[in-house]
Amino acid sequence: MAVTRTFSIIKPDATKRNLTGAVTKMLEDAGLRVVASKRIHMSREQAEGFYAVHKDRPFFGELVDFMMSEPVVVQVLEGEDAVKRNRDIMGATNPAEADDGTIRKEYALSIGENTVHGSDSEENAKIEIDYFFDEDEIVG
Ligand code: RTP
Ligand code: MG
Repeated sequence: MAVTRTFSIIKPDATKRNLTGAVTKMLEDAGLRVVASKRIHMSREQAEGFYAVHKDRPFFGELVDFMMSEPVVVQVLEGEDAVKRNRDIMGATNPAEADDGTIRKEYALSIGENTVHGSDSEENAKIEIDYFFDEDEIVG
């Protein structure tokens, strides 16, 4: 299996509860390596642009407000089959449906405040990495 990259966000509910390290440890224990990381406070424009795919969904306004509510940590993760590996350790979007041992089962508060984002395909991973990082910020 090839080493690939994915994009992760440690969301406001997690940074607010000082869980950046705890979440990162679960990612690392799952075989992912943090090859870029920065803490940012998203602007409305950044949050709306990032989640543009969801702009017609009923939760869009709530989602954008949430993502701007506190700082987040954006990360590039590297590992074998990184997109799937990350989605597996994240768990289901709704923590009530997340498997034991996943980040969302352990830490998510609700379907909205669900602790982490992870790219859902390699194509989207490339787009999302480019949205937040210059190539020279990524050190593999
Ligand atoms: P993400 O994009 O954040 O990794 O999460 P996901 O793929 O598991 O979920 P997605 O369907 O892409 O939804 C993006 C984020 O929107 C919020 N959401 N709220 N209130 C709701 O019904 C609802 N549904 C989704 C969540 O924060 C979700 O992660
Ligand atoms: Mg998604």
